[in-house]
This record gives sequence, structure tokens and C-alpha cells, in this order.
Amino acid sequence: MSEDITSLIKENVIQGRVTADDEGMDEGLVGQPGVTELVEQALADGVSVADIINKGLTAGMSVVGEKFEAKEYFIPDMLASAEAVGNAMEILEPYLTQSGISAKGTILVATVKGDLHDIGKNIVSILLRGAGYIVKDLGNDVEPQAIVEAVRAEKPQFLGLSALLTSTMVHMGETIQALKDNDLRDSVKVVIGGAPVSEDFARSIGADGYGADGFQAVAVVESLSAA
Ligand code: B12
Repeated sequence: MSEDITSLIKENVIQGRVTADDEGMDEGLVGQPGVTELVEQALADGVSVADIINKGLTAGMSVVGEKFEAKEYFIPDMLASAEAVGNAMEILEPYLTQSGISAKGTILVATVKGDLHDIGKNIVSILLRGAGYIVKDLGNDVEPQAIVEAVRAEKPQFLGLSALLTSTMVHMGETIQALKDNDLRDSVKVVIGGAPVSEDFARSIGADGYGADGFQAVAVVESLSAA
């Protein structure tokens, strides 16, 4: 029974269906419960939060990631699935502390100064939340000094920086320098991403890691956690 509902959640994440009103990738699904209704149902049935996340949401997003890499799914498809997972995580958040799943760590995320692109950062945040991290989102167009103050106040294990413009990626290096100037660089692992940046660029500014997409973002944070 629990297997059935978690499989349904997985299937509906793949379909990108937040609620029963959503069409999804295939036709004829309107009216059938979407991810949020299924998650509510699973909780009412006593399915564990860990099973809902691992066998439903995360398993569904893994398939979405494979389909995205195979060019079978495109960005709007990935966004629909990410939105479904994000909505589900909002429902589950209050249960996470009660269920014995302790958060793996805290991550601050921000799109750097001068840059308003936040879709990629938001996807990364949702996937990191789905993987069990507490994500605090500082928003977009965030000054290096504001990031420094947030790191000082929140004491996160990780800082994720996003930039989509060649003119703003320079502020990633400035942010790392500002952390050094404030004696905070060693307190936090810095991971960067965004279309114009690369592994080489990450190395050149002294970041700890780089992720090309949301799934790599999770993988790099996991690998730095284990290091
Ligand atoms: C949507 C969009 C906008 C929207 C942004 C809306 C929003 N809320 O984000 C709006 C309309 C506001 C916009 C404005 C501008 N844009 Co624009 N925009 C885009 C567009 C079409 C899509 C970007 C996007 O969302 N991609 C989808 C997401 C999912 O991908 P992503 O951001 O790369 O994120 C993934 C990875 O990079 C990675 N990732 C991202 N962040 C992080 C962080 C970490 C820590 C990790 C590990 C990984 C990671 O994981 C994400 C998920 O897989 C791109 C073109 C393109 N095809 O990329 C242009 C683009 C980025 N924009 C561009 C430009 C020039 C502008 C403007 C200057 C236009 C103008 N003249 O006004 C302004 C700048 C505004 C500003 N100050 O920021 C250029 C940039 C060129 C350059 N090399 O600098 C692009 C490339 C278009 C082009 N070909 O010219 N834009």
C-alpha cells in the first residue's frame, strides 16, 4: 500500500503535476490527484516522511534528471517537476524535525550582486531541500557584504552562489574575498554555479566546488560533506 502511494508520487513528480488540476506530460490526467494531494494522503495513511521523500520525490526527480540529460525533457518540464517537489517539501517541512530525519546541514544560497536571474538558484535550492539540507535563500542581486553578514549570523556549512551574466560572475570572487577579509572563509564551503561559470573558473576564484546543474549541485555538496 505504502509502495503504491510512493510510486504514484514518483510518477506524478515525473509528470510535473502539482495538483489534480494539472495536465502533466501525458494527456487525460486532469482530475487525478497530483503530488500535493498524494503527499497529504500518504501522511494521512501513516507513510513515513523518509519514504515519501526518498521513494517518491527524490526517485521522481532522479528520473527527471535522466530525462533532462537525455534531452527528452526540457527546462519547462524540469521546472514543473521541481515545483511539484518544492510544494511537497513545504507540506513535509513541519514533519521533518519530528520524523527523526535530521537535516544534513545548512546551505545559504544567493544570486550575486547585479544579477536578477534566480530560476536556476531556485531549482538548486529545491533539490538540495529534497536531499535533506536546510536551505536559506538570500534572494538575488545580493551584495558580497550582505552575504558575509548572513554567513556570520547563520553559520552555514555551505554557501551556494549563482550567476547568469558574464558581467556579474566577477562578484563571486569578490564574495569569496570578502569572506576572507572577515575571517570567515574557513568556516564555510563555497559552491558555485550558473551558465557562464565552470569548474576552471571555480578553481580560479578559490571556490570549493562547482555544479553544472541542480543534480550536480547536490552531488558536489554531498561529496564535500563526506570530505
Ligand atoms: C530567464 C532569463 C532572464 C529573466 C530572469 C528571470 C528570473 N527570475 O530568473 C529576465 C527577463 C529577468 C532576464 C534579464 C536579463 N537577462 Co537574461 N536570461 C534568461 C534566460 C532566457 C534563461 C535563464 C534561466 O533561467 N535558465 C534556466 C535555469 C534552470 O538554468 P540556469 O540558470 O543555468 O541554472 C542551472 C545551472 O546553471 C545550475 N546553477 C545555477 N545556479 C547555481 C548555483 C549553484 C551553487 C550551483 C551548484 C549550480 C547552479 O543549476 C541550475 C539548474 O539546473 C537566459 C538564456 C539561457 N538560455 O540561459 C538569459 C540570459 C542569461 N540573460 C542574458 C541577459 C543579457 C539579460 C539582461 C542583461 C537582458 C537585458 N538587456 O536587460 C537582463 C539582466 C538582468 C539582470 N540584472 O540580471 C544573457 C546573458 C549573456 C551573458 N553571457 O552575460 C542570456 C544568456 C541570454 C542571451 N543569450 O543573451 N533574463
